[in-house]
Amino acid sequence: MYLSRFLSIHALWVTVSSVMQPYPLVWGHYDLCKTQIYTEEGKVWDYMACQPESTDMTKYLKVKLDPPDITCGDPPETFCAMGNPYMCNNECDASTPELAHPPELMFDFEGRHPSTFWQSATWKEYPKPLQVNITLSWSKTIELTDNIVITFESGRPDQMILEKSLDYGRTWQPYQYYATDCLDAFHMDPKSVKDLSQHTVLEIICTEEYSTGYTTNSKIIHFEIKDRFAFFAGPRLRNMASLYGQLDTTKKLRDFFTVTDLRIRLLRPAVGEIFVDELHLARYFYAISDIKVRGRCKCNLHATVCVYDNSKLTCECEHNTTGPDCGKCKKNYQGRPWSPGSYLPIPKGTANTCIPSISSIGNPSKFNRIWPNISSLEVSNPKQANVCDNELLHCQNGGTCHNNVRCLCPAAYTGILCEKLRCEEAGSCGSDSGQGAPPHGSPALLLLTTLLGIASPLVF
Ligand SMILES: [Ca+2]
Repeated sequence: MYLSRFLSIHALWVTVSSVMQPYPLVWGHYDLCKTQIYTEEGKVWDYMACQPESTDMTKYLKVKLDPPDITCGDPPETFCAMGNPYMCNNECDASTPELAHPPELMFDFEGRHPSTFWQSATWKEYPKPLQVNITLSWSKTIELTDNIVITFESGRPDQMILEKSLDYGRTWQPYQYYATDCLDAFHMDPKSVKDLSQHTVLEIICTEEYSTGYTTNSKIIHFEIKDRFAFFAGPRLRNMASLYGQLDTTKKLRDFFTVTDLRIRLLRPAVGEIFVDELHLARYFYAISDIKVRGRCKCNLHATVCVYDNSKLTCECEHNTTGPDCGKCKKNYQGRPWSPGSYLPIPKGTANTCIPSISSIGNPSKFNRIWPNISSLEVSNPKQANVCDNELLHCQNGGTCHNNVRCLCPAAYTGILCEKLRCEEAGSCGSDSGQGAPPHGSPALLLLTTLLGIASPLVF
């Protein structure tokens, strides 16, 4: 039996590899949701886990400032140069484009000199705190794939909190605290991401690494996504398979990198000295020239395309799923509970397609009545063993699992797991196919009785 199973897999593999387009040679692209493969049994669809490419997410966000009138220049005001309280002839004027510093200048193309930046009003009302919330909203769940990088044009703030929301801004959780003195500002011991480990990777830390005031040349603040990935994928992220394996099995880890909104809470501007110089309050303000956020739409591994239409991001769902995140099964495809795709097994993952509901099959007279028709077996994913399992009933609609490597489908069905109506693939189901009567009896029962040679009153 084992030999014949090996030969059968081998024969299929030779057929597949000689005709079909090759699979990606490396793991982890997940850039195809399905592909047509040729087997000894003919052309079949092979489904796999898929996700959109990682991209610059700042093109798709809405930015909101709180207080809303905190941007400088209305009315026009002068401010002092960084680090030099006696050079106070710089001007911010919202009504003059060359002198205005609106929020969109945090997201424009950078790389020119001088850089363009958003700037707040100065700390005129000291000692009342100068605090600004900058909220970035996508109205869509996204998965972060690279460090968040904030570049300050002025000194980096003395105190700041980066926060995230997973529910479109209804609730917020801290992502990271930043301060020149963590103990003083937030009653937290200072830590660096490098102090964390696989076991403490979700810990929220306060770091003093990025808050050295405006006496240093560095103007950048990071939220270190890649260092956190590296706890699983190793240095230079060479072993992404290990990371994907962890993301697959640990929802908390997956959620950690998932957001709908980010909020930068600027709590105290760079002062650079122990005391605030009350005679030169025009020295103190916030200015940000660039914010980088890279990520991808969260589509639950059911889409490679995420479209931006009417200022809204939406996954173009495959695998019979629907919803902005492909988070549920399409109507008439609720034959089993919805499930996200899985990164495993590497390299193609598992699609976990939604399959037709029994009630959506329609009038069985439209279909071939011979159940099962062994000559029209569907061959499931020939590359992997264990694609189905009789105990777990992975084959659907009466299909049976053959040697754990393929589903034998009733004539009316097709697909790796017999999840699709054959007429649907051919486009010949007819108008009532979605709403008709269920078939005569359970397909599984029909198949079983036929296989056992038992005459069943339910068989036509
Ligand atoms: Ca800019």
